[in-house]
Parts: sequence; structure tokens; C-alpha cells
Amino acid sequence: MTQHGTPQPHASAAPPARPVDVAPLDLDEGRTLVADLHEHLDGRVCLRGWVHHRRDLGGLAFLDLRDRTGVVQCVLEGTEPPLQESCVEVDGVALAHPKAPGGIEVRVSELRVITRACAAPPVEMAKIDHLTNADTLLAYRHVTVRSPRDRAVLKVQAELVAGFRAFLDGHGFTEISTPKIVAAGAEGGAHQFELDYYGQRAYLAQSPQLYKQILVGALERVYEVAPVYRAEPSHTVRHLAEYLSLDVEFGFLRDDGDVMDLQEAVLKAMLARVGERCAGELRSLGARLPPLDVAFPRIPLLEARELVRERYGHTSGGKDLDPEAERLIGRWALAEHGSDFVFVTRYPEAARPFYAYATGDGLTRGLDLIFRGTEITSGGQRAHEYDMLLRALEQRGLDPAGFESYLQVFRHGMPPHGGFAIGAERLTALLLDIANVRFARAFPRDGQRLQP
Ligand code: AMO
Repeated sequence: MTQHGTPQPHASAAPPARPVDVAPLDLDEGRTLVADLHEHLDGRVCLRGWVHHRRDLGGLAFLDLRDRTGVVQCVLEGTEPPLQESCVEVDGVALAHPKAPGGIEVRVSELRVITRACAAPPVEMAKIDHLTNADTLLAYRHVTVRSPRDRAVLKVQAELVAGFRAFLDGHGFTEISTPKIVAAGAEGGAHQFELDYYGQRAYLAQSPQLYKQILVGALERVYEVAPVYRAEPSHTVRHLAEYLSLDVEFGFLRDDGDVMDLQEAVLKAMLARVGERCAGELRSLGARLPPLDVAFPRIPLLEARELVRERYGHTSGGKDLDPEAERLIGRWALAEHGSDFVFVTRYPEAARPFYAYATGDGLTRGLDLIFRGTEITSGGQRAHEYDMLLRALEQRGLDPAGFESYLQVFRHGMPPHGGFAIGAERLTALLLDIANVRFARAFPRDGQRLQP
């Protein structure tokens, strides 16, 4: 029995349970992966994968075989390879071959077709180029997404997300899952997808904002990895109608400085992981990691606008920074601080949603992070007092009734808190120098696209 007043042991402070013995599982039994071929030089191998490319050269057929780890050149005599993208299994011998891509070639003794492709792919997989034919590539995305380039992009993004989770798991955060069908949008009235919910009007969630804040009351530190929906009126290369939002929210912070410290640490951990695990992908995409030993500079929005005007002669339109001003402030951060990142802080109330923490001087503790000249995150400290929120809603002409359960939480003790959200596709695209954010999502949704 615990004596009155003695602190209860915290669940996460308890010793970890003994690991359960799980039988080892080898899903690749009897098969050699392309990435492991160098360990089997001059030995017999059995490969499984897709016919990535094929060509005939006077009695010899060359077949590039692709599996989940890479592509290798295979040479066959006498057998005609099946159509591109057919699934095959080949037996053969792995040989060092300096002229073959990757330095290895497989001399095939037997080829078995696992699944025969019935039609040639609509686009030559080995020759995909994102600068041309964007519409064609997206129209046939179900096949073109198999290209080495697209696969590399998705791999890097998966590592970014895994790095995000790993870092936060290691710092006392709990992963949450919040509704994507909601009664009111958190990010302002426009740009919402409306739907009929059993006869009631509902919307697709623009962000998990209000729910992640509510769950700070339960779990103190939370994060979510989930798609969100924006009925964007503008068709640009940086906007999607559905994107992956990497959301963070945590309680008991001092001010927005803590939000920036956490954000910087998370992003550096994510990028470091990509550096460790995706060297091949980065090389093939010609991408470079930003320097990770440089602190991200921080500049208040009003100073940033002024700086951009004085230094580059650009007057930013609107209350925010326009895209050109973002690009220029990114240029300044690189020139003056050697940083690919820059925080823009202290946004005016008029440029932030009602939940931002207002400091009473017309400004907020809301901030954005710019990476290589484009905004990739928004965040900041939030209003955590009931009256403050009511005032902010009224100021914006929003009906408190639409936010009833959210507002109620602020009557039950919410700590000072804050957080941020990273747009996963924007981060991926900027990291990998992909001009159109659509190519940083497996199946992008935009004003023109609902298929595939
Ligand atoms: P915000 O609306 O600024 O903030 O979105 C956060 C980040 O999400 C990305 N993003 C998009 N990416 C692709 N297509 C879009 N249409 C799109 N819109 C936004 C951007 C952006 O920086 N609730 C707040 C976050 C917070 O304060 O925690 C929010 O959603 O990279």
C-alpha cells in the first residue's frame, strides 16, 4: 500500500517488462537482395523483382531487375525477357563487372515469370524526368511511382517521419490520433471541404490543432502523424489539398523560445537520420543535407519585412510574408548565418488564428519556420486561458458555439502550452530539391486530381 502523500510511481518510470521471445522471421528466405549482391560475388544467387528495363543485343538479352533495395543488370542467353514491370525470379551467378551500373552483373541460368505484365508501362520507367511531363507522370502515378527517383523520395520521407517519431518518443511524447471529420475548422472558415455527415454539416479537418491542444490536458506531450485537408483555391507547386501533417504539442513551456528549441532539435534529428540511412537516395537525387551544426536564426516578422525591404528592395504584401519575402529572408539567413533555416517570430494577431497567444501589443507568440526560402512549419505558444480565447474568437467574428468543447477545456486547468506542425511534403520537396510538392506525395490530391 502506498502511504498517503507518497508519490505514486510514474508508469513510464517502472522497469521495462522482460522482452517476449518472438520467433525470428525471414521474409527473404531463399532470395538474395540486390543491395546484398556484393556479399555473393562469384556465387549462385536467386533474385526476385520486377523487369525494370530490357534490351536485346544480338542474341544476348539485358534485363535490369529491380527489387525493393535497388536495380541490377542481368544477362540472359536464348530467352526473351517478359514485358517491362513483369515480376520475375532469376537464378544466376553474381559477377563483378566494372561497366555495369553498381559494378555487379548477374549471369542468368534460369528465369521464371511470377506475374506477367499484360501491357508495357505508359512511361519508360528508367527515363523518368520530373522536369518534363508532370501531368503525364501524375496521371499514371500508379505505375510511375515505381521509378527509382520516386521510390527514393518516398524512402527519404519515411525516414523523416520515423525520425520525427523516434525523437519525440524519446522525449516523453505520446502519439495520438484525432478525428478527421470535424464540426468546425481550426484554421479559419475558408478552405474547408464540407461533407454531409448523417444529415449534419461537417468538414474534413484542416489540422488536428484543437484536439492536440485538448490532449495536452491529458498527456502533456503529444504528437500526430496524419493527413489533413485544405480546399486550397490556389493551384501552386507548394499546395496540396491533402498533405501529411507532423504535429506536436506540449505543456508547461516557458514561452515560444521552447517551441523553437524543440522544433530545431526535432528537425535536426530527422535530418541526421536521413543522412545516416539514405546516403544512396540522397546521392541518386543529387540532394544535400543542410548543415546540422548551425543554430537556426530567429527574426521577428516586422524586422524581417523591414530587412527584406531595405536589403532587397522588396515590399511584402499582406500581413504575412509573401512567397518572395520568404525566399529573400531565406537568402539572408544563408548569407549571414550559413543556415538553410530561419524562424520568423512574433506574428501580428491579424495574421494568426484565434488560438495564438496574444501578447497585448497586437502581436502573438506565433512563428513560422522557413527552409530554403519556403515556409515548412507554423507554430508557437497558444492562448491557455478561457477569457483570452473568447476575446480572440470575438475579435475574429467567430461563433464560440462552434468551439464549445474546445473552449470548455480551458475551464479545467490548461498549462501554458505550444507546438507546431511540419508539412511533410514541403519538407521532403525542399530537402530533395523537388520543384513540385506533388512529387513528394505518393498520390497527390489537388484541384485537378482525384485519381489515381
Ligand atoms: P499551417 O496552416 O501554417 O499551420 O500549416 C502548417 C504547415 O503545413 C504545411 N501546409 C501545406 N502543405 C502542403 N499543402 C498545403 N495546402 C499546406 N498548407 C499548409 C506547411 C505549413 O507550414 N495548426 C497549425 C500548426 C500549429 O500551429 O501547430 C497549422 O496547421 O508546411
